[in-house]
Amino acid sequence: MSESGRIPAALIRELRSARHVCVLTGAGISAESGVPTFRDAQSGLWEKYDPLDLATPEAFRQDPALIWRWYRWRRELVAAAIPNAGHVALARLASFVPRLTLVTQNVDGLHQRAGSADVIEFHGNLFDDRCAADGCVVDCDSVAEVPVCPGCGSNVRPGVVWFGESIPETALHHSFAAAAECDVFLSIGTSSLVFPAAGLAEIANESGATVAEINPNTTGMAAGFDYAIAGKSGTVLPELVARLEARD
Ligand code: BV8
Repeated sequence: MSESGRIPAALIRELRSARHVCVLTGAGISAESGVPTFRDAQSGLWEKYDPLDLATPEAFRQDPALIWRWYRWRRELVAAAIPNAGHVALARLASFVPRLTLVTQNVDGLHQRAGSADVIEFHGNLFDDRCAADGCVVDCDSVAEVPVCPGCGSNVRPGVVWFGESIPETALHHSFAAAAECDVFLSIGTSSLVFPAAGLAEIANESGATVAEINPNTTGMAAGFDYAIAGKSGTVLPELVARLEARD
């Protein structure tokens, strides 16, 4: 464990000698960009809704118009958001390690906008539209209350993974393989409550990797990690990259 925000020198040394670093990010890394996390209370008219109730196929079946209003609200909020220093530092980290696998639970696309390449979107992307019937990607920028698929006329849904839905096979396979093979695993800005994403840190731990968490609120899962850095990703990650760059 480490006191608030301080990065242990031993972790810097492990990162310097790592062949492969795997990173899992959660909503917390986008918090400093003004994107509310799932655990934060939602604002405005969404205050009375729990995202865990809205992000489900059942909710969409029951009231597709309501679910579309929620996703359009999130799309506008995310489109106006700017990648923060934590996103930018992770994009820079790729140039300091031989191999970096970045897996994100977030659907906001902010890692890509910060310059990260090959981002594994474990839960899809907020801005993708898919046919609810066959899952194919559709291009419908219609402003209909509930867009319909130009191919089959079914409702169109956001291209995200809802609770009770399976993770896209390719994302699952590559993420599990990276967690099992990496030398260092960084769990950043996640409550580690949503599975199977939260299981990646356990796979890394069991495979002998050095596992570190970066979160102002240390999670229960961190008790089994090598390091728990109690700090904001927008502060800790730029310092971590600066220390790697300084080769101090
Ligand atoms: C599935 C897209 C098979 C939608 C999301 C065990 C195994 C398998 C499944 C399960 C299991 N146990 C339970 C399940 C079911 C379920 C699940 O995990 N439920 C939970 C609630 C218990 N999992 C699933 O359904 C998954 N599917 O397993 O398929 C299957 C098939 C059929 C039936 C059963 C199983 C699919 C889950 C994907 C759901 N979709 N997102 C959308 O966004 O609209 S999940 C969504 O919530 C996010 O993507 C994210 O992943 C999750 C929230 O987690 P976090 O990212 O961690 O965010 P959170 O708000 O919780 O925490 C933020 C953290 O940041 C906090 O710790 C905070 O302290 C920290 N923080 C704040 N500020 C900062 C910070 N950190 C750093 N810096 C800061 N500045």
